[in-house]
Amino acid sequence: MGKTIAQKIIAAHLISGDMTVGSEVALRIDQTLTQDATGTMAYLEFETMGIPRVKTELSIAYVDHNTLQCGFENGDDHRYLQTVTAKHGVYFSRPGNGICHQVHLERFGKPGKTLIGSDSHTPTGGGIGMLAFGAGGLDVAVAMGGGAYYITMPKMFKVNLTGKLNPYVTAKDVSLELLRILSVKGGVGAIVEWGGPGVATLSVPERGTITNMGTELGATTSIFPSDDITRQFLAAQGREQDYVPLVSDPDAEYDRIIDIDLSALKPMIACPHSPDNVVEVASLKDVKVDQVCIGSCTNSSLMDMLKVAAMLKGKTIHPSVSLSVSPGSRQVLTMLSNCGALADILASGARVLECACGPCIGMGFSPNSGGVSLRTFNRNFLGRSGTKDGQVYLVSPETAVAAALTGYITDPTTFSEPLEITMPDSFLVNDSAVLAPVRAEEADQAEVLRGPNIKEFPKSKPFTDSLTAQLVLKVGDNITTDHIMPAGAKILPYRSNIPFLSKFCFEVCDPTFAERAKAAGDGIIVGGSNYGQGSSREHAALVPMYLGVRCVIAKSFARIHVANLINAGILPVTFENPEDYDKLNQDAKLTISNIVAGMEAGKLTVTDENGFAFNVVCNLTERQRAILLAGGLLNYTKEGGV
Ligand code: MIC
Ligand code: SF4
Repeated sequence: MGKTIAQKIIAAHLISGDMTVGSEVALRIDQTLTQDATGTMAYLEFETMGIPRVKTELSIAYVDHNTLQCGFENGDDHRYLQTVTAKHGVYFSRPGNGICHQVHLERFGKPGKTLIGSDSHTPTGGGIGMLAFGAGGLDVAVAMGGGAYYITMPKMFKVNLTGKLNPYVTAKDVSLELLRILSVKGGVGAIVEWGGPGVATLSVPERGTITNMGTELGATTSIFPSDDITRQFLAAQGREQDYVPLVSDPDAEYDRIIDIDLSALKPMIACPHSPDNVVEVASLKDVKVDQVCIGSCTNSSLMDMLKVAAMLKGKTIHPSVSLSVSPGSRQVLTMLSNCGALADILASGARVLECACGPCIGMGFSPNSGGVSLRTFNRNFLGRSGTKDGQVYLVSPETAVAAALTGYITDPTTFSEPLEITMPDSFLVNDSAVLAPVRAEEADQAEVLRGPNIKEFPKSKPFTDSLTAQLVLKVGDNITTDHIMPAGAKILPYRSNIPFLSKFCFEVCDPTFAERAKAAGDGIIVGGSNYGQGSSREHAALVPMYLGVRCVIAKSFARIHVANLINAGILPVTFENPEDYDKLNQDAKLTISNIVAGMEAGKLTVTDENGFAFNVVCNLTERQRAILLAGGLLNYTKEGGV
């Protein structure tokens, strides 16, 4: 049987496993990336492992999330990241150089290589034919040290593209359409491969938008073939030597095939508060808009920005709309400036922000109370914008500009002017904001600078054979990591300070949670389906662990979060009978006994103080069981586990 693109890359990087769907495979990782919000923790973990120099082909640390520097915290963290990376052989992309995924696509991604990044949108690299995964910081630290990355062998989905996008209909609309079809759970356990004749009509930045938003489907990753379009993009970045062709075999088999006719697609919009709450833009045409934000790792390429500039040229934005534009990288910003397009954006009345995540992660530009904000981003979870009652919609850059000009949600295809932009044959290459590490011979003398914001890594407890704990929180379906461990300008600077962060755990769901959980000692959380969707932040596991949470019982889990729970030493189990969820009440005292044997058998029994008993399933590999019994991946690694 022929292979899919992903199966070929997996086979070429296989350390262990036989690639049977659902079984564990260990992969050799060629490249790693971190960003600052998850990176401080990842490098603290790497330091704990005691490995002097990274063993990957390329490891790079970006600073793009916490760039506001409202107090000493961010500045200290940046200095720590710069010095710790220099010492251990990691490249450092300075603050202001751009958003990790955009810069990585431009300057470092290579078709056919494996990449893991401590950010859930790392699959953006699939736009250039990389097999790229979002992962917890600890998994990235292990990969930097030369260790394998473990995943459950995914199913293979194919999206077969035909036709060609009409003017004002974009790659973002393709992503939103797929979210409408599959939902935020539809990609769980699968790799989404993009193929069919329509692929040749999409540029690398457009492909990057699509693989970026594959994360919102819950997919393990998404990938495009590496073809002549890829080669041209790499050549324009001065990196043609990095090109290798990559296609699936004609007889490759897929578990599911979804057809999308690009020519038939309309502009789409995701309504509050979930990326899969998708309808056609035209159906919302009378909704008044307060704010429009353009940028983020989904839509901040030069191509996106040139289209935005072309639509804004010679026009003024509606007086009741506040518009922000954040170019994705220094390369994009410089080229916009050199060709005059930046002046067109500024002349329209837009506010141009730094090349960073910014409003996407609630780092400034929060909407007014109850404000309607149209964003070209990938997530619109409740409260993520920094305004709890903000109404955030996700759209393409074209739909965003249409609203900024009219003041209302507007179908951009109603604009009659042709939208023509010319992409340059070559990009302006200047990597001066990427600092190389010190030479291995000098690493001993290199000093790592730490500030007072860097607190000790929390210690987790190994499992014994029985656990009695209080049900400290019961939540519903689709709980995101933004619910569990919110971000935003006020909290994000404390990502290396778990005790401080813990005060905000589950704040959106229940502001009393942190105090109650701490007082309860050992705790258990009960969740619905797709628990832990969204970000890769391991803080959503480390902080509950710090607050005493030992186990999460849910109807189902999101992939990266379940790995983070195990790495943090928290036992993730699912209801054998989902109806038992309804029979549990917050504050119940639950006991799980025979843990060691039960974990091996894949089933545990939980009883409450009234004698009600139910079964939970724990699908754990031998390695995962050993990690939990050791009290988390760090302890397991220190004890010699691989
Ligand atoms: C996000 O988009 O939620 C983030 C912030 O980029 C996260 C990482 C984080 O929590 O630091 C992600 O997607 O993994
Ligand atoms: Fe940054 Fe937003 Fe992308 Fe996350 S989704 S990496 S916060 S731009």
